[in-house]
Amino acid sequence: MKLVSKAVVAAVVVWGASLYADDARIDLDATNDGVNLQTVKAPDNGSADNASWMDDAKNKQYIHTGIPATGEWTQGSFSFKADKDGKVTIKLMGEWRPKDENKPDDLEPVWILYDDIDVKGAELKNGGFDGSMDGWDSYGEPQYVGDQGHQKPGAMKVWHNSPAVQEITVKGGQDVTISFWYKTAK
Ligand SMILES: [Ca+2]
Repeated sequence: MKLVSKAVVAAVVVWGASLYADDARIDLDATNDGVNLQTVKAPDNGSADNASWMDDAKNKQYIHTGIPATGEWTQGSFSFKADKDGKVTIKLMGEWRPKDENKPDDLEPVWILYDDIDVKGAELKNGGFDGSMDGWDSYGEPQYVGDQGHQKPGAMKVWHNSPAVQEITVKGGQDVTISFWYKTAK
């Protein structure tokens, strides 16, 4: 498990726009390579938007999603397209809500469990979290859950400030579809 600096986690708190819903959230970050990302198909019943909190250039290089979650395993998917070859970081996340409206910095995690992540149009490693989270990096305190899963044991428990991330290589102009199973987690 690779740890990224606390500064990154703090920045994530500022970036996100939470509606305090039990939403799964998968973000796509291509700002390192300056690759512009366009949503081809948003998640069913959910949203996929560029990052309005970033500047005009980076806004187009980042997509955030929101997908309503329940306590039952559900499959979701969305598609995007890059304008040139490059690297895109997939971030498996959830949201948060304030513990107390008067203390907005005191966050309560909305934990989401993910399993069986599949990517069409690019290569992803260990999308089923089989036996470990090999292939995935993380920051904050995500949890590898060895005794739960969609079909086979092994899943990843994350929230907004504790995501699991993996970089994929995409081809410009090619549709990439990410499908995944998710549910709320305690
Ligand atoms: Ca699994």
